[in-house]
Amino acid sequence: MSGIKTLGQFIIEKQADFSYAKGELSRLLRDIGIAAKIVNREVNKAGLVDILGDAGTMNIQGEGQKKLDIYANTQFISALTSGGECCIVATEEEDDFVRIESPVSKNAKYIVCIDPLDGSSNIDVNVAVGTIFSIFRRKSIEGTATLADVLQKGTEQVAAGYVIYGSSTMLVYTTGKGVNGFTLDPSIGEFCLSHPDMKIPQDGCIYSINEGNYVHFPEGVKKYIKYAQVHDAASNRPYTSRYIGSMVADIHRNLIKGGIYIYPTTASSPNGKLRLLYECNPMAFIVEQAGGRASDGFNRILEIEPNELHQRASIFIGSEKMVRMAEEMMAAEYVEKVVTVQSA
Ligand code: P6P
Repeated sequence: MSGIKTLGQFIIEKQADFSYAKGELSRLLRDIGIAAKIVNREVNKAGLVDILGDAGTMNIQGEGQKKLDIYANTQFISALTSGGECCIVATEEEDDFVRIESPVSKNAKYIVCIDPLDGSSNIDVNVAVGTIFSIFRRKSIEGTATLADVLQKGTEQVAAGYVIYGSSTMLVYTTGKGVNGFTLDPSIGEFCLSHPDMKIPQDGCIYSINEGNYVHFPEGVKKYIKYAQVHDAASNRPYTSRYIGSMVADIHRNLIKGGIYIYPTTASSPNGKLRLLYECNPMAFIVEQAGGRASDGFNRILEIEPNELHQRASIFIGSEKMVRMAEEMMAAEYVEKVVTVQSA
């Protein structure tokens, strides 16, 4: 084991960074890691057992749930329940938040918002999928935690992370002191530190967006796409378009290579498609901690005030220079609109 640092060892080593925690957050992160290994086992053999395909149910988003969606949701809630450090789980797969009732979690301090299996439409075609999680401390100090403890701004997160079930399985997380990546070594069943202190390149040449929605995009997004496609060797354009329909996989690639992922408003998603609490906030916290930028095109994702559990947001996230360029084009569109209205 010389030279190998497992997730558990790393968490304990860094525990001293949490001035207030007496091990609870460390144990919570351990619980999430355990559930991720169990989900990984099923994702990896999805084609061999009866766990592919639709579950025949819909989630509150109106999306058909896959069997693995429900399996992953169950595993994470079970691990968080037995771990005893979490009092509420807000998950994409449940209409309302789940209050964790167990003797050990009566005084639990933490709230977990989670997308148990993001990109699940890719499972049946063997494309990388992911888990995304966000951790808050409850704000209320007595009685049972409530929705107010869940609807906190992204700046209040104490930790956030994702698991990518791809060519290898990785867990990437931050507690606000940088980003570290761990690769699952199946031979020992442990996540091992493989990507210490991850930093996203300040600029990049990859843009990730579903261009099939082009006609419905805001003008600023259309301008950015055209900007990305112009031939200009000095600024390494045209950029490369890479979009696989799995946010975790697209953002993970861009985190390593540099790039921008955009999911703006569209005709079918007038408020954006991705959910603030368990997709945009955690990914924004991670990317900012890695030196990148995340906004809704105008405002910092982490400053958006949540009003409801499954609130959606537009998201522009990735290399700082690329996100700033896209924001400038969004702002220009906004100014043009204001001028047009004033001159009308
Ligand atoms: P579209 C998966 O459903 C997801 O939430 C993200 O992982 C992904 O980037 C996006 O939606 C894909 O959405 O509309 O392009 O198929």
